Amino acid sequence: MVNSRVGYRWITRFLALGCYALLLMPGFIQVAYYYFFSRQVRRSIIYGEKPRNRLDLYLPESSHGTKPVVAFITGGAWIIGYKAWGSLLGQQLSERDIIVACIDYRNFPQGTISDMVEDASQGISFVCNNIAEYGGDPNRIYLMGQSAGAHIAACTLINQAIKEAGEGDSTSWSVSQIKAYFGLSGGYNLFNLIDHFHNRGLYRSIFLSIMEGEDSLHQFSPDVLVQDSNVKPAVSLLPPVILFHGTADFSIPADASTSFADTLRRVGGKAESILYDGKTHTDLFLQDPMRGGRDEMFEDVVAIIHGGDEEALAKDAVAPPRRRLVPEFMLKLAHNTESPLEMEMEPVPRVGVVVFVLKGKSVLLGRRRSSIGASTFALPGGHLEFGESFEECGARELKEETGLEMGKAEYLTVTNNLFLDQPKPAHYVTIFLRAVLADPDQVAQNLEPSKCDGWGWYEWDKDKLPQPLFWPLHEMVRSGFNPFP
Ligand code: 8DG
Ligand code: MG
Repeated sequence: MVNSRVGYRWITRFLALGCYALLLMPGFIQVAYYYFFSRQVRRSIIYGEKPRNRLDLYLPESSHGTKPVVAFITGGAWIIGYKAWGSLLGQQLSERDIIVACIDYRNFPQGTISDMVEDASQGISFVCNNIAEYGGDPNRIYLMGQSAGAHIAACTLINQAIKEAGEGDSTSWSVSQIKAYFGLSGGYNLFNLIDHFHNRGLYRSIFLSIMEGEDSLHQFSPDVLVQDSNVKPAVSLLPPVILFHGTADFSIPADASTSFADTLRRVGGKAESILYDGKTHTDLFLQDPMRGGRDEMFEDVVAIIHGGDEEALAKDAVAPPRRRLVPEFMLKLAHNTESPLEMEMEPVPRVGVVVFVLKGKSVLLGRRRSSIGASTFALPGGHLEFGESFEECGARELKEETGLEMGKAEYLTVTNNLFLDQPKPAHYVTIFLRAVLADPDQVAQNLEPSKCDGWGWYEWDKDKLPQPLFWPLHEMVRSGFNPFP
């Protein structure tokens, strides 16, 4: 739906982006200067034949001893990822005697998720096989990704583990070479992210194109994939997984990390999530590093990499603090301006239209996968679009979700529902219709498997309805509501 409100929202977003970039400009200029002119940076080393198969290396000044290595995949919503986004991290880790390789990859629409994973894998392979020439220790390689990069890196790692656990195909690197995986503010379950992003302007259709369609969501959702029993042998090959996330991250809520860590532990992997109170998506990656000094996440990452290396830990203890790149008041303003990525849609009540489709004594229910009410049984339905009547909306949603043609429909009731305990609080005025099918023999299909586990007919009887019901529906049943005439 495109209307002037949406246009207005995008204009304010662009203005916010402008302000945000201006506030951090002093930092960007200094990092760009370092990136282009420092002798410690080797730019655009070719690691493969594809157009974006380049990586940047950030080398420590001291050439004493071999160094641990971080292979880093940058974020950028799968659309604007670029290796130079890792330059501040590269600079700051290399000051702590750690080599950083920022691996570029094809973005959408030049490539889709499997191209990104292929590129990342090839870049990691280059690091594993060539980093010794640059003073790196091939036995101390850490894989790290931020935001979309954390997703791509996690997919790459699991993909590689699956290959190794399978036919033992000849591969040019091995997950056993990766000492640990670090995910920064990442998302690992596309089924949850798809709705979240849709509401924030990365529309479902584009997201599905990037991820190669509904059928691929499973394969590219590490949190879901590792639960497959046939992936179990691969899970046992994975290195420790450490997931860092800010609790005030609205671009990708911190549950993404806690859930993935829980899942991995449940299926026998080694995983933990580390949360940073009040930090946003960009605080951890941009504002905090630009503030200089010591910050928790940076020190946590360095401490893990240097774990067991007494000499390195002793040096860290007396390392000069990171340089401040941007005055504090500008950082505070940037935090308050909220990066446009962080910006939530204005919280307004929305209108839902849902349908009691009646057949005999039964109604049609499906188990939801959407972020609101996940795993509970609910009626078909969705958001009222601009210009639609309730009946048109009900018929359209029913068709989109189940393929069923709606017959005669009538208005039943309306509810005013608050969903305040959600990662993104919501408020729905929900219109309930009742309808029969145009053709009673037509069979319901699950046309939006990312939003629903499947449809079934259930008798409208307190004891026979499936559990748990979506709570607005549960409340109706409790109050003795009956949708039948
Ligand atoms: P869209 O993004 O494709 O436009 O819509 P949707 O993704 O299908 O929306 P939805 O979440 O299925 O429905 C919109 C809201 O309606 C939902 O978030 C909360 C409210 N709602 C209730 N009860 C029910 C119910 O039983 N089923 C459905 N589908 N939604 C309900 O209050
Ligand atoms: Mg729906």
